[in-house]
Amino acid sequence: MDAYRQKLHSFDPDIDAAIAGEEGRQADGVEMIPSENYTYPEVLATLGSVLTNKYAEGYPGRRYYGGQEYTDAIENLARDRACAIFRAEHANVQPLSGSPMNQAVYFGFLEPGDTVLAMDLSHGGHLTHGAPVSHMGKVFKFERYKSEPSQNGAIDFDGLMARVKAVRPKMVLCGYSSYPRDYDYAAFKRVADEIGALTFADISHIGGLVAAGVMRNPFDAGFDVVTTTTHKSLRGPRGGLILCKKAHAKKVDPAVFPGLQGGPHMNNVAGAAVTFKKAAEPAFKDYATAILANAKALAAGLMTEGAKLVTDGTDNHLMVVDTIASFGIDGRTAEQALDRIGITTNKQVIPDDPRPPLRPSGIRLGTPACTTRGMTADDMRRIARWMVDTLRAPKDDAAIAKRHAEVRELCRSYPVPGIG
Ligand code: DSN
Repeated sequence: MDAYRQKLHSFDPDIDAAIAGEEGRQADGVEMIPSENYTYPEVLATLGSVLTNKYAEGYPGRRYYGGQEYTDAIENLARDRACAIFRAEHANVQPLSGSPMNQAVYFGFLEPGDTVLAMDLSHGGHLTHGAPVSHMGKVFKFERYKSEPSQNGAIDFDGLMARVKAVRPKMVLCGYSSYPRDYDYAAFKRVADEIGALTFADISHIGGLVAAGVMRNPFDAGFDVVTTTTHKSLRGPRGGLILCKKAHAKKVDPAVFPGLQGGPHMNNVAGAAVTFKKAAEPAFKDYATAILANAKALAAGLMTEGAKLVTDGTDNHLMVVDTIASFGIDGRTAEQALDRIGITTNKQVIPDDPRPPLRPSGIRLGTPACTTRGMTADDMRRIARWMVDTLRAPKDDAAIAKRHAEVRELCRSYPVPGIG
């Protein structure tokens, strides 16, 4: 136990015990929530550093408090490294997480009441893409497009063009949290250009895969603004990143500070800088390639065992299993059954789901976290079998206990970075 942890253990054994419990849960189970990952030990070092003590409102060279020689250096490194790995002209590394990141983009570029065309939430869009329950959904007017699940999730760009001409959005948004395919950003750009709309891609889930060059980069198609969280496939600390053309910096930066936030969390910004340095290394491309290979293996394994996947496969790190169609059980029941064998997933709506979000028709799975541990395509095939057997007989206690033991044994071969 390191010195900081020893102090916590002595002073607050309740919190220390809860952290120890979470360490055990993370080490002994297979993490399949596609937005989760295990960050680097080097990032954990920045998060627990004295940078958490420092206020740094403003931007490097233009702060509202003194004592910024080190925070300026850290933020400049983070910005330069982010621009390099994403081939962006400007980066804002201060958003505290994904929701404020996207809010800042809307407030930076739009007026209240302006129209945004975004993906339907049940087809893969995200809460921050204008869900009616979100503040953004109340301030701006969100119109929707859908995918074609029966055609491998394709987007009907002729239909999208007609929709753009009909609703004349100020912004066309593409991005997702449960869409298992890649986007044709050039086609989105052509549609948006037809009426001079801004192009915005939220690549939060696939940020690491784009940085590694194994999935398409929206900037190659000339997008105006791109956002990503830093803690998903990028493996960094919790945080948000806004990337844009140089000409848009004067809209983005004031929208983050002072428009929406106060002092940036400089310990997280330092962690993001370390993350971007890691993402520039050749080993990160191998990691990202392995995430995709594992997702393909998991999807193929599940389908071979008889599971129905939304869009019948995946081109990225995630997939959605239609548990009603496959096993006759809703997503909540499936999530709970898999929890019992030590495989963590999340319940998920499927396109045009007739069921409510807390009892939807499916579950969502992803491979970034287990790939970080070093799990392989062979492991994915075993996990697929365990999952399908469990979902076929979620009340078979003896079989569940046996599989839980098998999951724990598999996990022991793959330590979690930062634990132990
Ligand atoms: N919670 C994240 C996800 O799971 O997609 C994004 O908000």
